[in-house]
Amino acid sequence: MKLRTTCNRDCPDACGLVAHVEDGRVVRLEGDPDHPVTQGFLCYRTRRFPETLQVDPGRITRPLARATWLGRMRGEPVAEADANGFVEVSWDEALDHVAAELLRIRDTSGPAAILTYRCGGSLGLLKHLVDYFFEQLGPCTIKRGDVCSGAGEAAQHADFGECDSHDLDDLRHSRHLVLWGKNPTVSNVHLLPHLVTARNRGASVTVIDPAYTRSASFADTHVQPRPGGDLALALAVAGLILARGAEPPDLDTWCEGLEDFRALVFGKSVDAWLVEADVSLPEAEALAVALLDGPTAILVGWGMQRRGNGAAIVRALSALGALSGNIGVPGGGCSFYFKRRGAFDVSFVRGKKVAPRTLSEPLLGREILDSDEPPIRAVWVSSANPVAMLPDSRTVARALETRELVVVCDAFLTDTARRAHVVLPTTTLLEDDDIVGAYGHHYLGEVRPVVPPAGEARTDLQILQDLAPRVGLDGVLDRTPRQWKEQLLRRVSDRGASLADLERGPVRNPDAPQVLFEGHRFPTPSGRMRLITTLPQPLDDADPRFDLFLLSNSTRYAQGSQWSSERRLHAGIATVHPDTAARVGLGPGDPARLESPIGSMRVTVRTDARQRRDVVIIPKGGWLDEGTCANVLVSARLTDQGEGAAYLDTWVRLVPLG
Ligand SMILES: Nc1nc2c(c(=O)[nH]1)N[C@H]1C(S)=C(S)[C@@H](COP(=O)(O)OP(=O)(O)OC[C@H]3O[C@@H](n4cnc5c(=O)[nH]c(N)nc54)[C@H](O)[C@@H]3O)O[C@H]1N2
Ligand SMILES: Nc1nc2c(c(=O)[nH]1)N[C@H]1C(S)=C(S)[C@@H](COP(=O)(O)OP(=O)(O)OC[C@H]3O[C@@H](n4cnc5c(=O)[nH]c(N)nc54)[C@H](O)[C@@H]3O)O[C@H]1N2
Ligand code: SF4
Ligand SMILES: [Mo]
Repeated sequence: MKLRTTCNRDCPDACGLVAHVEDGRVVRLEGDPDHPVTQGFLCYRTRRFPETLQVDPGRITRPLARATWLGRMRGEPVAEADANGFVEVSWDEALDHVAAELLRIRDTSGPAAILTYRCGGSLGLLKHLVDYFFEQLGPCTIKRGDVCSGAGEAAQHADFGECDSHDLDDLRHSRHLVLWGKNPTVSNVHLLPHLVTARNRGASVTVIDPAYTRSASFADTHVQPRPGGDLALALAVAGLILARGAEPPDLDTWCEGLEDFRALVFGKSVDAWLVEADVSLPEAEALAVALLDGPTAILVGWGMQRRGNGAAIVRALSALGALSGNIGVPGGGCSFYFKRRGAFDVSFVRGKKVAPRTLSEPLLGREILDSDEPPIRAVWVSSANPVAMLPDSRTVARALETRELVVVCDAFLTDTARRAHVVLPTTTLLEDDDIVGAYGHHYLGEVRPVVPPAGEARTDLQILQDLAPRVGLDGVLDRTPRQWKEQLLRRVSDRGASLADLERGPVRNPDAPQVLFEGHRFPTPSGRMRLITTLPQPLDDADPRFDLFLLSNSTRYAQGSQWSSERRLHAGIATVHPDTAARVGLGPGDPARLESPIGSMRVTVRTDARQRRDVVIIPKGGWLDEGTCANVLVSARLTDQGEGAAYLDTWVRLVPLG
């Protein structure tokens, strides 16, 4: 039997999936050939997902409770526990105890003592109901900021007044494509057919990335700046364009801040900017030529903006787009993020407007530990693995280990789940019932269960529907998934994007533009685009003992912290230039240690002569408890705007073991 659904993973592509189901099991998963973006193929990690599920011993299918905690709840010791200290309990017992504890904590310390933390484990829109539920219970404490795209979104709002992208199909008008800090062969594979089509038409592709990636091997040109040097590179190229007087003659009429931007650019010579960027003049000139020979689309990656000057970099790229005449024209644009929630009405969640307190996501561990009046006593985690994925993993772990109540909803026993008092088993992408938009294109899709939930797993919505009457919230979530989907779609349902339409297949968001800012009209207060005019203070912590930039990047073998089982060993592999390894007496396959000012981790050395000599590359999502978690090395620090996490401003050294 073939059943269709949509992938709900934290990925720009939101693919249409075709599941081949036999005896209630998915035996094969394919890309939907009829989905205009998916085009019949899938990424490695999701194609292998059904197999991963079968071999992964970590799948949780019954509620788990920590034996010591359960003993306290029951008033009598609980004898047998598994190696992680858990015992299986019934849903009723798990939810009864959790409800009693949540109410006790709320009633003694107020709802601000309860934190809900949700990240991108599932991009399903119904997951907003978790936020809604805790708003009704409290409102409770929530996170602020965004470790994923906070800096870039803030940058685009600052420049353009909104953050959205040109349609993917608009790339057919581009003469050049610049993939700036973007590695679609790993993170956005359904962009690749568009790149191939563009190449076949004669368009050029430039990749700008300090790392040598498979995308770089595909490109006509690869520029390999110093990590974070993109800001200087963009200003150098701006200098070349302005020196030639090649900017649009009417630029001043639709841009604010041109004079100050000019002063910023000419504050240093092009050569001085290029020394900072570690890029040669001919490379910068070639980039200026490609931008001026437009239309040229600048496709801004998400990786690059997770650093102290991340927002400034993205702003400098928009300015470059404007200066080279590529803003507001077909085939151009400076596209960072597709507004994936744009079609949906999530106004029932009021978020920060009503929250009694917010904690900064990038600094979450420290903020929980320091919380006071009231301290955070309970944490509800869903669609997230903060211990592995947030900066400074050990502090996040300690923060959770010291709370009175930690409830983790997940399908796997992650580093975070292992620190919970109660783990509630959730559905995976094959069992979920939801609706998604994408951050890499403009199509919406319906997520439908193609198999029943394994064991006793439930969706987050079902879990909260069962919890509701136990905490005095009878009825607040009493609607079927279908009814919630209809509510979410109500703004667009009479324009070709009703649930019935989505049930027939993917539908383009009727509100999404093809080309942004045509006629140079911007939703800013003045109606003009705003150019960056000042630079952020650099994160000033150079320490000569740590001589390598740590790039903790996505890998094709994992989705965040969710690895394809057979590839999990890759989590501990560190890639460096052979000279970088040899300098400390190391070669390929050698065990070694990476040390940063805050931690160390064991790695296996892999060498690649195409990498810069000053970087080391490791996968972003390893396991803390298995010693492969990059975030033990990463300090918790903020990006210049948008409260993102500056993951990539991490300096390390490579040392032999022993
Ligand atoms: N060093 C470093 N760290 C990084 C990054 C980096 O570049 N470098 N990137 C950051 C980025 S971009 C992001 S977005 C974050 C991602 O961080 P997270 O979102 O925390 O990590 P994931 O592993 O993607 O997913 C978290 C969990 O969600 C669970 N999950 C999946 N579906 C559901 C569901 O329906 N319900 C519930 N309750 N759970 C579900 C999964 O099983 C998984 O364990 O990591 C960040 N961490
Ligand atoms: N296979 C796979 N795909 C994923 C994910 C995954 O975990 N695995 N995660 C998903 C998530 S959460 C997100 S947010 C998206 C985006 O996921 P990201 O991992 O943010 O992917 P990219 O946008 O491709 O950005 C990564 C690239 O930026 C480069 N980079 C780092 N620093 C700099 C710099 O200073 N300058 C420049 N020019 N480049 C730099 C890195 O070397 C890398 O090649 O992808 C999603 N897709
Ligand atoms: S993870 Fe991304 S590329 Fe892979 S199937 Fe899901 S949406 Fe498609
Ligand atoms: Mo992300």
